Amino acid sequence: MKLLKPMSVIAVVSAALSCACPADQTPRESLISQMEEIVAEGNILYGHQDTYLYGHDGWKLASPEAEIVRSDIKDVCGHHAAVFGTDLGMIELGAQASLDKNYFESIRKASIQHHLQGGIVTYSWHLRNPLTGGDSWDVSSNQVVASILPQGEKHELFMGWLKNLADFLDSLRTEEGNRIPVIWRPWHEHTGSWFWWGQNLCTTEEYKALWKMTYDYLATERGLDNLVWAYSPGAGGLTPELFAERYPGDDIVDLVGFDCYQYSTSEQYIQDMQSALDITVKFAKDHGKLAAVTETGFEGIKEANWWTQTLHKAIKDYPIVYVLTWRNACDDHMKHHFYGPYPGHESAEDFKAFAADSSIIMLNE
Ligand code: BMA
Repeated sequence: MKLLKPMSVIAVVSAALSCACPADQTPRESLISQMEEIVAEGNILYGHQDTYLYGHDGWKLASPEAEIVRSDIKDVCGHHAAVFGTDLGMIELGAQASLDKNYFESIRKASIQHHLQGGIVTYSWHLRNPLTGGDSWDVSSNQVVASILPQGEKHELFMGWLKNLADFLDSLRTEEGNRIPVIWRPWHEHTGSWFWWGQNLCTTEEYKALWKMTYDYLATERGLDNLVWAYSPGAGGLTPELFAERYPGDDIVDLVGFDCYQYSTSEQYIQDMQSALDITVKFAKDHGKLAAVTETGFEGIKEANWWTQTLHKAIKDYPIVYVLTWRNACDDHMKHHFYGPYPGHESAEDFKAFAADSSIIMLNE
């Protein structure tokens, strides 16, 4: 098993020799360099959504003060995932907890701790619908994006939401006051039409304007130099043209990826993954960007050797920084909704073999 190291000895030595000290870099730049090194070494980080926050058997951080020590992944293989993903939905309303009932205080603490231990943090944002008052999946109007752009009736409301988000992102700081880097992945899966910012719910111009407005506020106006910007369409029906159509631009995006799930056979999944990987990796190369599988998994992991025989087979030959499997829901009514292993699950042994592969990287403890 290879473990994630914040920087290799060679990199530290050469950085010292060339005086390209990490202190000269913004958190964003230093995370990008770290990820470029990971890809150059042929490694892939394993990531898990909400990994520190709750797990399949119902365990959950009980309070914002709770210590962050457990994950289903560590319970299975002895190491945490190298990438900690979570979702910031509800931060826009100034709520105490996210749409998946995680305290933002816990998310902040887990993120900082994970970063200090050498891991990488990534956030998605299933925010509310600012026009209808519904959720991200409320696609009852195709005017939502238009309504929050500068001339729209909900522009001011939405800028308030962005402020709440920015305040949280700015609060991700070490004790010394340094911001920690995070991979920030807004407006995801836009090539489908299940979120209010999706393909049939806004025009290409509106979608790009949404990205630019988000970037201008967070990166420029608020000066958040800790965000690595990720663009990630859905894998379904993805073509090089569709991938490129709503790309916000090289001046905004740092990392490109896609979300792809298994819904039928492993053969079909491997084919879907590799088709999306071919498109994404080529796009990344042409644009000088990093590539990753930003969301994936097989709900319920219904094959005992899924990790080594399906997931690993699908990704192993591609230069991607990470692969992130979705969350292990802890609510009673969502017991079927898990994408990572847990002790006793039929794929747990196979996950250990996957995590022990020399090119798959877990968090160094
Ligand atoms: C979805 C599901 C939902 C969850 C959302 C945001 O894919 O897991 O239950 O609320 O992601 O994390």
